[in-house]
Amino acid sequence: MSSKSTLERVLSLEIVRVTERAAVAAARLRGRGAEKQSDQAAVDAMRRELASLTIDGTVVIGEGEMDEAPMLFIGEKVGTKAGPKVDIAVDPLEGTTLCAKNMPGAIATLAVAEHGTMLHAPDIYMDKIAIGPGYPKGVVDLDAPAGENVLNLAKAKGVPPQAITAMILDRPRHADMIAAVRKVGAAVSLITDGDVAGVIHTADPDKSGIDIFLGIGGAPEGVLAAAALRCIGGQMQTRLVIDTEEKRDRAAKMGIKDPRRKYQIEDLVKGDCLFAATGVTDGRMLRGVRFGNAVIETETVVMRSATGTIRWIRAEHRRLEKFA
Ligand code: VTB
Repeated sequence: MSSKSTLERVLSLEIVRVTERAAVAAARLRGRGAEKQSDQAAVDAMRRELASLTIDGTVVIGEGEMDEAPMLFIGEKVGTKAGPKVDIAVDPLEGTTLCAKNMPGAIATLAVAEHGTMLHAPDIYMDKIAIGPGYPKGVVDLDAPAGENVLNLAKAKGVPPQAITAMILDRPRHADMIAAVRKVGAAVSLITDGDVAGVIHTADPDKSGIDIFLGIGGAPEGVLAAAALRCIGGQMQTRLVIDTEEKRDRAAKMGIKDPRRKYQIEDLVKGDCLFAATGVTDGRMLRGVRFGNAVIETETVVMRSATGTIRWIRAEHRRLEKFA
């Protein structure tokens, strides 16, 4: 059996359970102002579920580097070791602040790729640009000014720049970029956190209202988002923000030789991959966890690059002890 079909047979739906459990664990602590606890709850739940997956997995994007000894550290082996050799990227609670404040957009997320095909990115910043499918290659470029990218995108879409919306993290570091996008007439949709979903929004502008994602967020989130975009189609370019010797050393330890390298989407996730995300709080992309009397409801999206299939899975869980 080829590794592709192995990935599909073993995993495409199995990974949904993993993000569901993490989301439910985090959601129990929504709105408690407890960032660390909700993150830890999601990590514990995800780690428990990963242990029973029929994979020989290695965490390449995780909760931290090995010497910090967190759970799901980079390099940690997960799964039963009986199945295919895979790379795993996890963000058990993407948007800890969103969860702590019960604001829209917190998700539990995971990506799986054929072994050796995912970028080992340190937990530093990454400059990103992403658009959805259907555009000629190279219509936007990480190294072009933001205004120019928006104008080129509008032209390719056949609309005036006023009809374009860029999603950008609301941070002081993006002040010039936000001004540049507005200057050419486009709208900016600001988010406080959650740029994995931010990039994914670009894949379906009719539904999300977002045409392009721009700006600097976390590198781990960049790799996860790239896995999703590989499944849906779309373009993404990134560059690690390596501005100190310490970061250069950390990156080098993870095998990054050229700190200025511009990564195309395939450089972030090369092989066949799967991506799953479950809503923790309600968001544009996914509904958050609902706790009923005897039922817990979750909503998950799961995608696979080899086929481009995207499944939306709304689950009603009745055996609640599994979340204990
Ligand atoms: C972004 C955001 C994430 O980290 O990647 C951000 O999308 C980057 O870090 O949800 P700063 O907060 O320092 O800008 C998160 O907020 C996750 O922590």
